Amino acid sequence: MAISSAPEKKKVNIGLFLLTAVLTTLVVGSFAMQTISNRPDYTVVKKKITRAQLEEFKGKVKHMVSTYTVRHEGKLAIVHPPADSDIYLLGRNYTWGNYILELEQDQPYRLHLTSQDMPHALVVNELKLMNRIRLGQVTTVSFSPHKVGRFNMHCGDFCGIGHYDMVGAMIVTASSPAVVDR
Ligand SMILES: [Cu+2]
Repeated sequence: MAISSAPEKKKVNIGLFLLTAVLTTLVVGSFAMQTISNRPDYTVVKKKITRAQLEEFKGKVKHMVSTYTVRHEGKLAIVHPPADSDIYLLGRNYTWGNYILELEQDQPYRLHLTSQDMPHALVVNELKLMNRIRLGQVTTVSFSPHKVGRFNMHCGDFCGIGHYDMVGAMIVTASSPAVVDR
């Protein structure tokens, strides 16, 4: 009896070890998220919002998408809002919405972020966007995308089973395409 229970105990210990390792990774990871700063020229303002204001936020997303859709990529609308405008992203399990923001390089934007359900975080590594997103709070990032390209938007806060599929995209174009036309 004593002999057969020994390996079982070992198994439990390995399980505990793995659990500890996973939890440590999560804790250290979220700590790192908090301490990684944006580019120094990005400013971040956080504001509490009510349920009603969340509904208003959804309306602003809808309005932005219907006003500034310039083309489609399959079912995704490519939304190209004017430079120096307010742009919106609503994070929810497990999507950033059915559109891709197309921005212009070195132009200023006010990016408003909020959540519909639980904590998420917007991470666009190439643009140094790393911002926590909370239910009941709007995070506004004033920034100018400095790099041209197409970048993945990841969720930086583990939000459940679909967390790793919560991937969107952001496109940054050269700021004066008209010059290329000539
Ligand atoms: Cu998420």
